[in-house]
Amino acid sequence: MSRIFADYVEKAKKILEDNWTGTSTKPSPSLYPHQWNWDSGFIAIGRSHYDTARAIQEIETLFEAQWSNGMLPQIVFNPEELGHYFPEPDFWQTERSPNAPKGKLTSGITMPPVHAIAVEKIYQHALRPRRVLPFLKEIYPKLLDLHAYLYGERDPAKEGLVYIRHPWESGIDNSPTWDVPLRRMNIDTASLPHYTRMDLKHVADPSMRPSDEDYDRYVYLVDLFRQCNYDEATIRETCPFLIQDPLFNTILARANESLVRIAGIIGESPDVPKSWVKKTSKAIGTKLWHQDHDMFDAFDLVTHELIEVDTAAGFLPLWAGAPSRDQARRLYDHLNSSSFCALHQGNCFTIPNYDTKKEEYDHANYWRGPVWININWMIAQGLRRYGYTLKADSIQKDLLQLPIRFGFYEYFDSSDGSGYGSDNFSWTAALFIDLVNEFYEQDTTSAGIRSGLKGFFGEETVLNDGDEMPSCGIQNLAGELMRSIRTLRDRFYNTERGLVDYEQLKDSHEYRSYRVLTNGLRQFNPEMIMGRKGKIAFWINLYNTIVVDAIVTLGITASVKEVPGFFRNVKYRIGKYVFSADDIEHGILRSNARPFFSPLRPFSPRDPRKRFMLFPVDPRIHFALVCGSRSCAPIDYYDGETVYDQLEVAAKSFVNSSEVLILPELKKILISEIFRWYEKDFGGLRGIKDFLTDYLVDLRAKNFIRDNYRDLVIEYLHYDWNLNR
Ligand code: 2M8
Repeated sequence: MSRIFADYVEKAKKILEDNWTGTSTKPSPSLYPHQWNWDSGFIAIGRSHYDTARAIQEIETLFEAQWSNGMLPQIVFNPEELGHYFPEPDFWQTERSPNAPKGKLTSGITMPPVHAIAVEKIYQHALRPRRVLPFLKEIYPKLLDLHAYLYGERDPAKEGLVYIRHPWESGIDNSPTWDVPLRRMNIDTASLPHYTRMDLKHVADPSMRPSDEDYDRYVYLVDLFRQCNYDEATIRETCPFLIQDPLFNTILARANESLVRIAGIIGESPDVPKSWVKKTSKAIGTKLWHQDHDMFDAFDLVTHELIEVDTAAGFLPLWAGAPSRDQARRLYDHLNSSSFCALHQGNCFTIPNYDTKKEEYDHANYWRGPVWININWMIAQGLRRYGYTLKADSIQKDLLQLPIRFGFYEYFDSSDGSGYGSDNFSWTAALFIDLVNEFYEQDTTSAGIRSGLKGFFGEETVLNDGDEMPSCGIQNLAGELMRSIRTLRDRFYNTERGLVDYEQLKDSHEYRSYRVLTNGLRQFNPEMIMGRKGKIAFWINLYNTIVVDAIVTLGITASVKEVPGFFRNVKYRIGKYVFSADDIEHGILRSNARPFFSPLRPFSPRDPRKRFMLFPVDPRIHFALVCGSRSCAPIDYYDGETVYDQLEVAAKSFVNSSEVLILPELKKILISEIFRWYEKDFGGLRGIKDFLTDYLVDLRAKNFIRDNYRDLVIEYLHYDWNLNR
């Protein structure tokens, strides 16, 4: 793990340790002194990577306070911490309900049900998963009860969509979406029960918290619930706030998927959660989709209409796989616009909780604009689910740099990253730990050993020794081959997402035609290709396609590391010579440079293939060469005419992705290992700094490198060798 990540993971663990009460974790040291429902889910996910026992205890403690009707309360109060928060048990008076648990102090509402997701992760991350089975068996019926409560009590029309009846149930308390139903509530403030807000005592600036008008309405609703003795049917008849929220329902749908898998692990029938998955995903995709906004909106059950306010919550259904492909595409375009921070947009952290272009957007006020780690953590996974890897990566980049640069705050300013609300915030710490583990630690082999061994074992495979020869004349071969590669790109590569559909490609006629053309390479002389640009494009395309061809031919399923010496051993015969992927990369495109960790150059002094070397080396090729892994460049086709422009775009995309993290406060930059391996091609360390300065979009990042040119500390990010499938 990069040292800086290791340091910050330790800091994050320390925050969770300090917020641990002995049985669960407080969301933050002082602002939220009790146990919160969905916070505990996120916290357990973070802990699951290093402390299975406490992750389990976190969830168990919460479920000890589950109501007898299945409801899991929003807050479980710590009797020793009473007096610092509002509203507390004396205000909730949940003892009025026969369902409230005896001997536990809780609030009388619920929150988004992330818990099944956390439980599944606890099992997945445990060093000895079998030991977690008793916990899984014990918690599964409780999770099922919770979901059954939601479908039973909160979905009266049996649509598959559950309603929330208080903004606190959404978790996004003062989201602009709730303005519409809250302002409609005409309440008589004089007859409200007396109360004193405690939250304002813990924050630097009251304007970063919900307004007093909002609090009056929050209190009005709590008062209504207790007057109804928390009886759902009675509440439903009178409550002015009944909303089918995309965030809550997405989490429910996604948690159902986890329930299905947990059922499979413990040998229970998955039928019930399976039916819930389908029903809720479908209902989100239809009822909550706003055709004209390209966004999911909340549905108001009082007015029977969608609330046309677009917040980040509207992108969340991606996480549950609810949108159709077309909806996902439109959602993506909306998400990736300047309203919510587009890819490579300078001076902007993704993704703000509310459309930055709206008048009511507020950069510092709680859920009315700032960036929240948990929301983005979910959206990034949703984007990955639909293959929008670049965008997911850029969100991930921000999720990592915000805490490192500005502290483990509750929420962050989208434009300058300032941390707001509570410091040492538990879910920020927990999800940071999760991200580092999920994305930078998947590969346990050390990069050094891997590269060192890369070429020295394994068998040579010449991929173009087939009998069938192409019908085009040899003078047209290069053109035909490039056309064929372009067709493969159009049909099977997703350039925006950086992925290849190996399954479809494998059996396609386009791929068969390509293979026949490669047989023709045996009679081809690469010197026939005219001009430097044409040559660069030809060799990049050939490199990228030999990698895809070899992955398919050798039946690689997870990583090119499955085949020892992959890049050195997969080869094409071209004219009189044989070229491996390494020969093309290091011999031709890098002008016979030594691969990192190899003592040898690809071509010996008398190697006749040296005549094909392309000098000088264009370092931008490293962002165009696709090595079949997730960390390398997104695959594309390069055209002899436009190759320089394309290389510009490739370099810019890479430098502004999560492969380059600029941390001004620490005077550090974290960059992809590609820069370390090919330092020479960039002109050494100075060259790398100049390259970054040239291509970074964010002015502050650019200036930071310029201003700290000499003492800048560079660290390298772990390289992900998993297949770009
Ligand atoms: C915030 O909500 C509580 C009420 O539940 C509050 O403002 O007092 C929200 O950010 C919510 O999502 C979160 O679970 C809670 C504790 O972190 O704080």
